[in-house]
Amino acid sequence: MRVDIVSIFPEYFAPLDLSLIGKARSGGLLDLTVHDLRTWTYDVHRTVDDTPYGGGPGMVMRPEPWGEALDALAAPPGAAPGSLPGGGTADGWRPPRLLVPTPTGVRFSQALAHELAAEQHLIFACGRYEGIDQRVLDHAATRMPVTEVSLGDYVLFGGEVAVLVIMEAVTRLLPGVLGNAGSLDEESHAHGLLEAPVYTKPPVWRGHEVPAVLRSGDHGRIARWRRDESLRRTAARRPDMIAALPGDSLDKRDVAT
Ligand code: 6GU
Repeated sequence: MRVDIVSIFPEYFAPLDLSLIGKARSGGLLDLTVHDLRTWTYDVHRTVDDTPYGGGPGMVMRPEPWGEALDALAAPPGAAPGSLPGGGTADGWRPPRLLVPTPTGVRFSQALAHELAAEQHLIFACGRYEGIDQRVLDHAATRMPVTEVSLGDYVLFGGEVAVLVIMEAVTRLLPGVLGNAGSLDEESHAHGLLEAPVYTKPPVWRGHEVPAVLRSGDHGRIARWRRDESLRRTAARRPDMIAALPGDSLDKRDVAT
């Protein structure tokens, strides 16, 4: 997968060299480049923002540097911009998907992470201040799919940290990144429920015992225990997730729990 990130703070992305994302990059599974938006400014002050039309507090990111950045990063390998409906070209090239982190976006989720992990090319446009001039997104949408995405109902200074979060969620879904693909199937949010608690050695620690069933070797009872704990936890912490379960997903034993 190819990923381009555009920001006025490229230093924010140093953690993408570390750990499993770093390994995915050095192993060739993830071709990720961070770009400084000011590369596409031409005045001595390398200006990227200006005052908002209509008045109000703060500054808005001007469209010109963003337009040039997206022209450069979303261009098909040949040169000439796409002409087929949907922005593709006759040789099978598909336009990238543009993601714009903003508190006004659609909510990020594990489902969206799976969708993004199936894309060939993502571009992240990190806004700062009060946001990016809307015409940048409207124009980009005539050439490529554009998704404004939010992490949740709170406000960050800018999109950079949101991109770190999204890239971590997406990279771990790329084929070959996780050694044990089974861990993807069992984890929280994989089946609309939170995962049960986990334990390791020693069997007793500071007077707290590992639940006996987990040491019983009875795989049927262990699976049932995990399912019950999963339901209890989800009902207590995330009643919205219980309400969203498909009607046929609870069995008789579940309902009794
Ligand atoms: Cl994606 N960006 C910003 N600036 N604030 C946020 C957010 C994103 N998600 C929640 N708050």
